[in-house]
Amino acid sequence: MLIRKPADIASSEITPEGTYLDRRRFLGAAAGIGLAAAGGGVASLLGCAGSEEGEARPVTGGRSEGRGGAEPDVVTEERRVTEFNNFYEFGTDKSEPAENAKAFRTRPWTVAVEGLVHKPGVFPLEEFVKGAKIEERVYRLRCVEGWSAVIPWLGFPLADVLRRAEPLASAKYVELTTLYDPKQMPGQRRDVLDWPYTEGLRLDEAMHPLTILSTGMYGKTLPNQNGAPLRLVVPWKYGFKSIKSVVKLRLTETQPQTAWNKAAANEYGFYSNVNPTVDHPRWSQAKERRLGEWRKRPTLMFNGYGEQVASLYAGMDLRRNY
Ligand SMILES: Nc1nc2c(c(=O)[nH]1)N[C@H]1C(S)=C(S)[C@@H](COP(=O)(O)O)O[C@H]1N2
Ligand SMILES: [Mo]
Repeated sequence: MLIRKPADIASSEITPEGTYLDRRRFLGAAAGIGLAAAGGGVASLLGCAGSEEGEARPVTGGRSEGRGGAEPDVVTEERRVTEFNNFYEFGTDKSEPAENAKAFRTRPWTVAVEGLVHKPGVFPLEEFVKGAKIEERVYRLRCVEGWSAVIPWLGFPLADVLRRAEPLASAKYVELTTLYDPKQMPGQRRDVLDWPYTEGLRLDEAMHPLTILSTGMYGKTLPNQNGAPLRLVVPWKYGFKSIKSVVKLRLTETQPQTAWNKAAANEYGFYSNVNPTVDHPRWSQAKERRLGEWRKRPTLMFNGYGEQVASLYAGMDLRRNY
């Protein structure tokens, strides 16, 4: 998947030294959490080294940008993505999560799988991710607020753990829940959202190969402010669907409630597919600004993943099902 083209190798030659050091740190960190294959290391798991900031990369599984989709995306500078966050549990200001999540304890951590499954359970994180094929996915992330980023995630398909749990035939949706711990999460001591943060996907969306649970980014363990230790990434939906610091998956027959839909139903629907033709009630969604850039670029339907996911919504009115 990450076979390097000559062009990419050339760009790696101008990589600042720090990036290589970071990469080595990741090899250690990933081994520590038990994500790396025994002996082989993460580099071999990935097939090569991870993507770097500033590197031109075709996004994984999606249409690349530019005319005719020929222009590859450029990986967003790492510090942009780790210093500017939406993680309301740690504050509503974009600079607050990086500061307030510094001491967040992500071990020990458990993930509960419950609801309409044959094999429910509460699993220590290490067990939950054991056997997962961690790979790098370079995805565009489009926040509903109009900014976007190109992020090299490390993760594995959500489908893998769902299949392992053996959903009952009656299961139609997956609800995901963030940790509730007001002692550690100062934002939860205020009434900004109905805590804990929850999100949901239709089961076919959750099983889609593009949908991943992420454990890392930029070749390293996931920073706390980006949703450590385990975070959903659904690249064709607005960023708020990509719920952070997940402690529970629950399979349901009826459509789960979601934190943002409860907060403002007319602004944030259940589907929240990136759609430049359906405006937010208070602003246009036609364009976006990459973190670190000034110019605006057009937002792509389904964030550029239409070829892979449009069929999930065949026959649906995407204006009503926003
Ligand atoms: N638990 C939780 N998950 C969350 C959020 C949040 O406030 N709490 N914010 C969401 C929003 S609005 C976006 S755009 C992305 C931002 O992810 P990033 O900070 O890693 O870029 O996380 C999403 N996941
Ligand atoms: Mo967002």
